Amino acid sequence: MSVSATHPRPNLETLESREVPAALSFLNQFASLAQVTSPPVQATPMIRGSSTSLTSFLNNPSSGTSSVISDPLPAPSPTTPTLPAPTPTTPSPNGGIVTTEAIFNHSTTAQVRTATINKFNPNLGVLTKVEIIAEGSIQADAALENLSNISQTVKTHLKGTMQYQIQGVGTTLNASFDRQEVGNVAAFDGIADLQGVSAKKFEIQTQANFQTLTLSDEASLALFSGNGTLQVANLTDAKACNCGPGNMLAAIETLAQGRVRVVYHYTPASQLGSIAGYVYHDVNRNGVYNAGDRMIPGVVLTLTGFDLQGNAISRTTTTGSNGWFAFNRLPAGNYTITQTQPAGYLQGMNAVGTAGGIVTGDVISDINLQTGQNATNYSFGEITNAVVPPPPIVRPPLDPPFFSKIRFTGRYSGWM
Ligand SMILES: [Ca+2]
Ligand SMILES: [Ca+2]
Repeated sequence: MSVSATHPRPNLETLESREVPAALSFLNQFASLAQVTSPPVQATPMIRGSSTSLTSFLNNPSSGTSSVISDPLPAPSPTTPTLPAPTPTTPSPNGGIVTTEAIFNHSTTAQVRTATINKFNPNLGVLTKVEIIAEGSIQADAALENLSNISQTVKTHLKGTMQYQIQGVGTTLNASFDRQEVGNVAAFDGIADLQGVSAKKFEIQTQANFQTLTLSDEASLALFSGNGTLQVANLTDAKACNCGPGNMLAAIETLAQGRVRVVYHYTPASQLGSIAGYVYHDVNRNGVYNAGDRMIPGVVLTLTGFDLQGNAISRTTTTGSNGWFAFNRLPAGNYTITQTQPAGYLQGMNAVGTAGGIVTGDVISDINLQTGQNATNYSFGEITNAVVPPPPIVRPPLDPPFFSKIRFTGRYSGWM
């Protein structure tokens, strides 16, 4: 845009307006919604951005349109590194850490963008905690020119929000930003080119500050474990206001960049242990599995507890055809096994296994599993009301002298 010096009070020319979808794709299910049909938004050189929020986009993707104004300014340098260095995380004692991240490079605001993070590879061990660290920055270049015949004050006010949403995670990460710059400019210099003594250029850079999100519940750990990736959606929505005299030329361009870093805390496979045992029909009711007792398949057992870092662990398993059960891939910690009483049996005697514990009914608590320990022989005995068969009848011994007489003589005919 330029205006001749011979035209001292130019009319503000209408800037080109074109419509673009705010999001080209988002979480595969929205891919078909990329064609947006809303009417163009009135162009104005003073406002850039849209009111689209990530939440409203999720609820109504077709609303995701924005107005783009042809650039009267050179774009801000896209190479300016404004992301802070990754924040160091505290390693878990005896644990491992692996990190993945989704990067969003400099791009105009008011669009939903997606990137992916890698899930945690279960071959490395067992995931115990997921830290999600979001970062972002906004960079705006604003130019204002006073077209009046006296000096004036001009101001640029930039505010907005940056949001991230990770596929399957219920919590959206949000941050807001709010910056303004004020300056004085001289009377119009006769050339409306956003330059010279009657013009002011503000270069605004601001960080969006996010809270770190930490997840360690069972559902989240399952979501982040396995092969493949999870999608991360980003929306930065900016509102800009260039304020000044009643006769003014103004333009602004706002870009955003960001990163979501996911830190996986895990117990390495080499440090995992197990707790195993069996459920049996204690036929002779002596509290010990021995000859004549029978194993009971299909019995449900639940394990709960905490690893050494205090992360909750919860598992369920069922005895196999041989009556044995096992909770595998367990980090060191304190655990409780609860048996679901099998139908058709009465309560028998239960016993702790090789990592100890306390028996209370069908609950064996306070099992302190050491790093890499494979504890076994946690037993749950059941009995029935069925009459236990009496021991086989043993005939009393025959009279020894009589018996020996037969054996020694061998003369059957003479004695029978
Ligand atoms: Ca027995
Ligand atoms: Ca029982």
